[in-house]
Amino acid sequence: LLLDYGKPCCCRLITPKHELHSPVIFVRTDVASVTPWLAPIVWEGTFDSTLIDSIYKQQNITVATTLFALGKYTRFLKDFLESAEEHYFVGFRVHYYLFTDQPEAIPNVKLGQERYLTVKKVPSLNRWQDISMGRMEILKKLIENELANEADYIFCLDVDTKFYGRWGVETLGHLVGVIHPWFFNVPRFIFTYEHRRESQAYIPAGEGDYYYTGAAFGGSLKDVQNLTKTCREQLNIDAANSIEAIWHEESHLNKYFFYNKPSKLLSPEYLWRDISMSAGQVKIIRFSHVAKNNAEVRPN
Ligand code: UD2
Repeated sequence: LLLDYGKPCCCRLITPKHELHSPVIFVRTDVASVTPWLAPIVWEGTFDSTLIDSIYKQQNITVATTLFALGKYTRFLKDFLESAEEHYFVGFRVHYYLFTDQPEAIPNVKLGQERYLTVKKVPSLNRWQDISMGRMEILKKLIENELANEADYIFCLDVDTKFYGRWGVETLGHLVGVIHPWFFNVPRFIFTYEHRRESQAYIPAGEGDYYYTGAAFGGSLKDVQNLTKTCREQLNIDAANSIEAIWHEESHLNKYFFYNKPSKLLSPEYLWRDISMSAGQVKIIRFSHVAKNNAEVRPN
């Protein structure tokens, strides 16, 4: 690019009519902000929220967001929805799809403009692992049967959680995984992948890229449909062989992401585990699990 600042010149390639502005550079040197396959890893300080909002504003997008609240987990809904209305895709169209066995227990939370909630009744289940794993089948059907003309992107989130900071369009991509907060700065051998060959979630020792949480994932409808379809098939094969992967559908998700690399990763800012945990490079906690007594809230 040759720039002409007004001096006499025989070749005038570009004559800028306005002052030159250097683009602001968003760089973090204390964390990796790109994967070895060149997918961005989103951290605070790596994007311009005003600019990225203005780009997506022109696209009139809808973000479907799925939630499951069965049994005592309905108690988490009020905080989830109220905090989402404050921080999650603010200014964009969001349609929550809430699956529950007790529609009568859904709290009345006032939603903003262009924010919608659809409640769907599902049968109660006796094992929390079945509730957690069963999500893949329900998500697959939702995307296939209902969302085709209703949404552009989808995020599938745990409900025992709360937003504390912005979660916006910087998170959108074809296939999006979130790095598990316990495993973002540890060596691979610590990752709790499924290492038994008998399971469809098997990842050989010494392999794998990142350890992703099962509590949040998303992307385009097409990509998430493929993810949920594949994980559900693999879960069914495991069930037929009487084996359950170590971390249930989270293990299958990790296997899927190993062979189908996410196009964007979200740092643990987008899913923290315990608000009192030491944060290190995590400058802002945007979304976190809330503390819960597993023995008290789970059905078994
Ligand atoms: C981890 C994962 C979770 C899932 C699970 C599978 C993280 C941070 N979370 O969470 O996503 O992969 O392990 O082992 O990695 N639910 C109900 N009612 C119940 C039980 C569960 O609605 O009685 C739903 C609810 O939406 C909940 C989700 O299932 O958010 C996952 O269950 P969990 O949060 O109890 O599992 P947890 O904390 O071990």
